[in-house]
Amino acid sequence: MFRLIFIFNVVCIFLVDSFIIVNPGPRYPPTKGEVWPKPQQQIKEQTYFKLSPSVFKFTETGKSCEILKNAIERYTAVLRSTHHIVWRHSKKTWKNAEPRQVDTNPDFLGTLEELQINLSRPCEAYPHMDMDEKYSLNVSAVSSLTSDSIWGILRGMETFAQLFYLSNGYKDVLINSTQIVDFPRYTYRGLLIDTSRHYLSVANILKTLDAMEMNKMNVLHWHIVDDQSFPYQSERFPQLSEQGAYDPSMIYTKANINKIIKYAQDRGIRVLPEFDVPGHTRSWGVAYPGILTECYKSGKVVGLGPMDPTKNITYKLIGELFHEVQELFPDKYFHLGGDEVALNCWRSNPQICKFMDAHNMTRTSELHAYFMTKVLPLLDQKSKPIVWQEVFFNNVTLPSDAIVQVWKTIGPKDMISVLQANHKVIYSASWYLDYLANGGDWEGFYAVDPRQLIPKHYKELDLNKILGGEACMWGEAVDDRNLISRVWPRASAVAEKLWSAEAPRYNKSSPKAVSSVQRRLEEHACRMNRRGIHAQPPNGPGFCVGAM
Ligand code: CP6
Repeated sequence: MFRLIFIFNVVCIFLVDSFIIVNPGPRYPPTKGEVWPKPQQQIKEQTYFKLSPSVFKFTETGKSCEILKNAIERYTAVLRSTHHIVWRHSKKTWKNAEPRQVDTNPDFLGTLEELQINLSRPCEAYPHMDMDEKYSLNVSAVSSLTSDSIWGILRGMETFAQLFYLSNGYKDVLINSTQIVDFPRYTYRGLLIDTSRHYLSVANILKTLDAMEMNKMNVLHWHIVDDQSFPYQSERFPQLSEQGAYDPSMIYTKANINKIIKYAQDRGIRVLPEFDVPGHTRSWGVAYPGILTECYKSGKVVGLGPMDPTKNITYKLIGELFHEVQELFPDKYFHLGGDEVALNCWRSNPQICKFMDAHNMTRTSELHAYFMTKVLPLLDQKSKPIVWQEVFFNNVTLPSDAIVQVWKTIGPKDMISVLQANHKVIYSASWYLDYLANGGDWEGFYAVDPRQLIPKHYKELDLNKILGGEACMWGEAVDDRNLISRVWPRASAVAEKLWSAEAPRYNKSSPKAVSSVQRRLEEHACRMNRRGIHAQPPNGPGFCVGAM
């Protein structure tokens, strides 16, 4: 069968290459100065300005704070480096290129030397679930960016940087007269990284945050530990990483974590820690085997499974560790995991069976519920829980402000169950970045909008309880070498669905609407590369000038 498919493929490739006339040049010429994710409301005029990179400045006409000052420094550098791209490129090709006289063009309105930044309210210190990210941007003779919130200002500065494009043989950096009013469709726009299956360097996590900022994503879901390694360095339980990390060098110290949190905060991104319990905890048991369940086969112990829900020390360790983690991470949410518990290991263990009998439990899912019910109160006052969907479906009574993350079923089914129980939900089932398909597989991600998935006749459901979604980059097949190019620009597709206005369901084979999205993503991927994020090519053959 596989051989047949292979032969079929070879024949197809041969047919395509030999008999179909291929036009030269890319099928996806990049757009120029189109923003990703697409703003909610935008008017773009034909008139344009030229950037003078060395003169240009951001001026603060409203409130200010350190986050704003840092953003000004960052985006000033971005605009200056655009100039370097032009310079580098023109040095190579300028002597042959015919410069067009832009200033005789009637649409040319002069140089752009300033963007006024008008923040009307004092900065908030840390981004949060209900943060206001709305902004208005006006590029004209006097250009201004206005928002009530520092988070809106950050989003608007990114938009402003993306409006620039290279023109006239890469000689000029131009920006069209533009009016934008913009705000997110969903409040929660996440990316999951997994630092247990492979260690990711701090530098690479910071780069990921740069990329998230470029895509207006606002939650880094940090699945920090799992079965394979325990890189979190605990002060209270240093043995966990001393014995459970892959290598003494492959850990995250308190200083590392603070650096990541601060870097994210400066970009309006929350860092959500996940310590997955009671499953996915094998690495905890290198130092503390006593908190894990011994799995039996034919009357003999064959290995260690999920945490042992019958022992007090399990809860004592969890409580103290979680307390430390909550002191370190300022976010108001804490992800408890709760997914994929090997219930058959619990079932195999005689002491656990005895415990279940004593507590009138017949099914191991009840034991999962018992465990989660005991762990939830271990969270500090400040923290609200997020759990994977199994916790909800195993009938745990969750606090009303708990959030359930749906990952198992593509489509609305599981979300509907969670909404009917009046819980908030985050959707990630369609956005597993570890599923790879040929070519532009971002188009599959782009066909999904969580609220749109719910059939119209479910009138009683409050769709605002679908807070957003998350692209998940599980770490089995990614390390520092391929993380960035595997995630980007594929996660950009998710980022746009979560930010931009609702659109008719994306259909790969409707060529007209589609090609503009492809061309916009082509530009965006190139833009990420110019800013040092090595995104892979999104579509078919193409090119990117000025990639770093
Ligand atoms: N690790 C953890 C994983 C996965 C989950 N939890 C996972 C399961 C199925 C797929 C991809 C990832 N690797 N801790 C499930 C949420 Cl297809």
